[in-house]
Formats: sequence, C-alpha cells, structure tokens
Amino acid sequence: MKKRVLSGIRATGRLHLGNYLGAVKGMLELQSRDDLHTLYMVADLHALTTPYNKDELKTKTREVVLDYLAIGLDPEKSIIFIQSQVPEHTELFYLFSTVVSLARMQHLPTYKDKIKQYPNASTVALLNYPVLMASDILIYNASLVPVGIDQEPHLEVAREIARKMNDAYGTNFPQPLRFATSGEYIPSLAGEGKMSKSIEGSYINLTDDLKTIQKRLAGAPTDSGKGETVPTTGGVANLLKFVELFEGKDRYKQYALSYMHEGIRYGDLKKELADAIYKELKPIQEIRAELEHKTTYVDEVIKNGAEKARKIASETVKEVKEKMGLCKIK
Ligand code: AQP
Repeated sequence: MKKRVLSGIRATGRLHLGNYLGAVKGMLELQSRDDLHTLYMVADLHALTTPYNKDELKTKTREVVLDYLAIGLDPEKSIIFIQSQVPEHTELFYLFSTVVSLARMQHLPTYKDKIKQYPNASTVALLNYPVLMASDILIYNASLVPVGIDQEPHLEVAREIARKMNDAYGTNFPQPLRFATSGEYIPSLAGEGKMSKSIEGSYINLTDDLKTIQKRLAGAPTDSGKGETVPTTGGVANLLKFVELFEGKDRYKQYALSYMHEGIRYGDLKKELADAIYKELKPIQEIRAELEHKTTYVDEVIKNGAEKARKIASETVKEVKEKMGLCKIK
C-alpha cells in the first residue's frame, strides 16, 4: 500500500507566503510522487480554537480550497476535503484524548503563545488542538506531514499518541514525520517572529497585487544599509531571506557583499523583491480568478473529497473502537 500524506491549513483567512512556502509547496511536491497518497484538508474545526466570525467561516473555508486548487493541488491526485465534513476526525480525537495528560498539553509552546495572543480565549478546544491534529493525521495512518517548523511540537504529540495507542490497545499507527521545505520558517515582515495571518504587518498574501506587495515591503524595517557583518536576525535579515527565497542564493550573496562594502539601497532592493514575489504569485492569481467562476466544479471537488476521506477515516475509527473495547453495532 502507498504511504499516506496529510496536511491542512486553518480557515482563518487568505493564505500568506509562510503558508505557501512552509506548507503548500511541500504538499505540491509530495502530490507528484507515485509512491505516496496525498490528503489535504481545510482545517475549519481548528479555526474555531481562536476567536472567529461565524458569518465569515464558510467563505474563509472555501477561500482555502480555491487557494489549494490555484496553487496546483489536483483532485485527481490528492483527496481535497473540509475537516468538519469528516466527523470521524472528532470521534477519533475523543478516543485519543483518553491517553493524553492535561499537563502535557498545557506545557506546549504553541498553546502558551496562543493564550498570550488571545488572553480571553483560553478554551478547552485550544488546549486540545494538538490531539485533534493527531487524529487528523493518524486517522489516515499518514506517515508524512508537510507543515512548517512551528508545527513540530504538535507532531511530537501525534507520535506520542500513536505509541501510547499501539502499546495500550495493539493498534498499528505509524510515527508521522514532518516533511520540511526550504521555507519551513518564514519570518515576519515586521522583523520579529513568524509571518502570521493574524499579525498585521507581518505578511504578504498570495492574492496581493504588485502595489500591495510594494506597500507591505515598504513597511519592513531596515537599517543604514551598511555594516561589518550581515545581520542574522531582525528586519534586514528577514528581507535578505526573502531575496534568497525569491531571487536565489546568488542574488542574496551579492546583497550580502554590498552590505559589507558600498552599502545596500533598500528602496531598490524592495522594488526588485516585490517584482520577484509578484512574478511567482501572478500565475496563481490568474488561475484563482478563473476558479472563482467555477462554482459547480469546486462544489464537486469538496463533495468528492469528503466522501473519499470518510471511507478511509471510518475504517480506522471502527478498528480503534473495537480495540478499545467499545460495543459493536450488531
Ligand atoms: N511563517 C511561517 N513559515 C512557515 N510555515 C508557516 N506556516 C504558517 N506560518 C508559517 C505553516 O502553514 C500551515 C498552516 O498554518 P495554519 O494557518 O494552519 O496555522 P498557523 O500556523 O497558526 O498559521 P498562521 O498564519 O500563523 O495563522 P493564524 O494567524 O491564524 O494563527 C502550517 O503547516 C504552518 O506550519
């Protein structure tokens, strides 16, 4: 049997370069491998773990499906589905929660960060996020997970749950590993932390036009443009990282040399970088604009995806329930 791959993105807004380079590029790469069976979801249940607007959730969920398709995820090769349309995820999540300690969840760095960001929204759902994520992955027995490096602590939880379930109940869950891309950590444009949908000034969206990209880059902090060593953290380091990602290593090296000699003119660097980013995003935006009119096609993709995913997921849940000693329906 082919190895399975699972990944997902929360339905919390437009995808940004971090989601694209850290997750979706890896999803694309794995989709083209013959030895793998890829499943990609829109994580709408995970979107409920931080404050959200219920009137916008459906639109945001569909936006991610459109982004997936525009970037090149192909329903002929991958199962593309919406998490809440496969209710088995939440059923397995509950079964998994019986082998996870409260303390383990409370000490996760991602949980601590989120309650700092949303002090009035420290819910049980947020605490349980990694357990649901383990269920998302293990329900398909997925062994490869293309996600950014920020998700590594959650993958460790998934591996622990797999081991505990296998030891306690004789299941045969794999130890899922992260599939890393060269963009596994995309920094914030603001100079500190990671690029994030919910941090204004930190991101460039995949749907941004050239003017918007230029405007967003204009806000990125810089320095005098000159120094003895090239900065490795902060605004300038982040800008140079984007140069490397979108214009290549050679261009990065040229700028690094300029920094230590004649100096960098950030106006020129930002203009050139905006062009390079837009060049990569323009074809995606063109396909996305076409997809916005193909309502029936997108509906079909979503419906078929849920059906295919449920077939696999229900088998796993049935097996786990039996192994955990729950009564079978006669
Ligand atoms: N800055 C990043 N660099 C590399 N990868 C990133 N990812 C997110 N930010 C970066 C990866 O994108 C995938 C989906 O992330 P998500 O939307 O499910 O959740 P998130 O990590 O919480 O993303 P955001 O943008 O930070 O959303 P908000 O602001 O809503 O919390 C994951 O694979 C993640 O690693």
